[in-house]
Amino acid sequence: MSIEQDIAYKFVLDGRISAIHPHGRGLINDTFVVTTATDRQVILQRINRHVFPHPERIMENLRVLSGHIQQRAATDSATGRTLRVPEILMARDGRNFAIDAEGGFWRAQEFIEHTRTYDNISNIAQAEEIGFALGRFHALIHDLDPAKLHQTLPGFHDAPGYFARFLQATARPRPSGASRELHQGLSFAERRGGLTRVLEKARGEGKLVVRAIHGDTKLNNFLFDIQTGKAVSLIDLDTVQPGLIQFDIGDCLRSCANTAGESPEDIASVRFDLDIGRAVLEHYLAETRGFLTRADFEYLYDAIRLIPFELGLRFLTDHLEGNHYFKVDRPGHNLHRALAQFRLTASIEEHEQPIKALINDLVGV
Ligand code: GN1
Ligand code: MG
Repeated sequence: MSIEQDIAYKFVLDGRISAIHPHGRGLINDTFVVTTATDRQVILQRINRHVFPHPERIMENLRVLSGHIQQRAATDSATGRTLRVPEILMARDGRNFAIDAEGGFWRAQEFIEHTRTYDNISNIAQAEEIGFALGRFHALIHDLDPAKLHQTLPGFHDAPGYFARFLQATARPRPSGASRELHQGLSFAERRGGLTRVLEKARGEGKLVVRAIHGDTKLNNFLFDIQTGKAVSLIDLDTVQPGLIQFDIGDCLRSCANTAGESPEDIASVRFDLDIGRAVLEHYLAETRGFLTRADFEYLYDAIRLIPFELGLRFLTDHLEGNHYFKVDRPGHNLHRALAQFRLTASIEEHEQPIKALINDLVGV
């Protein structure tokens, strides 16, 4: 019996398992779909313990989150649309996770059927759906006290922290034959250290408040209904924790408005698509306008610029440190990903005025 099969039987499933297949394209955890003899499908995931040192905290957060959303969803009938979060399945021993013989940490969740994900946005309607879904998610949790949530990944979205770590990594001996690409990446990053503090500074000054956030709002964490094309769920809730909603908005836009994707063949094709940006933000704000503050709006451009730069720094640092964090397909993959995020950052900087103008237009300042 494979390790996945062995662990799947520790959860409450109806019937025997007929198949287990790897699923999705996550860069951190290992994900499988389990199909039972009764044709029920379930998501089974091994949490990356190197990234999440206390996976049980993730599960506690998910319990708090689901409880909160269920209460809210029952009273939220304004538009008739709902956003689902996957249910957690219990293990036979009554816990919501299981540990394998090697100490691996596993959890099982509902598989939301008749849905699909996208790695690239292909039309404005999809961008509007993403805006709705992120906005609705934030609306559902805007009154969830962040103090009830654990920090599952300390230092996540701590851009100054990532920059300091990047500098440490550059101080070590380089892989021999440092390439032109590496040189390009290093000099882009080194020149922008100063910009990493912008959100942390605003948080320190009390201008931005800490709320419950999702933390990992990239496009392929949104599930679309296959038939209607509507966004029905936001998944990958491991990084739900206290943070700034600007992280979520910035991350969502860096992922959606770059239609070339995270590993483009041609880095020069990466750019920030203003129409997609507008569609996401407009539909996001339709759900969240009621509780966002003026200061929240004031830092939107900074967040849109910072998060791609931060991810580029993370990829570049991982490349320098030997690719121990993000899964890679080939040597140099993380360097290539870093350059794509830096090109996106540069495109955002080139479009600073139109991006600020569209934000002002949408928030009405
Ligand atoms: C990771 O696990 P996955 O693929 O959803 C990463 C995100 C990055 C993303 C880039 C916990 O997300 O922060 O934005 O890769 N998640 C973690 O694709 O580090
Ligand atoms: Mg993730």
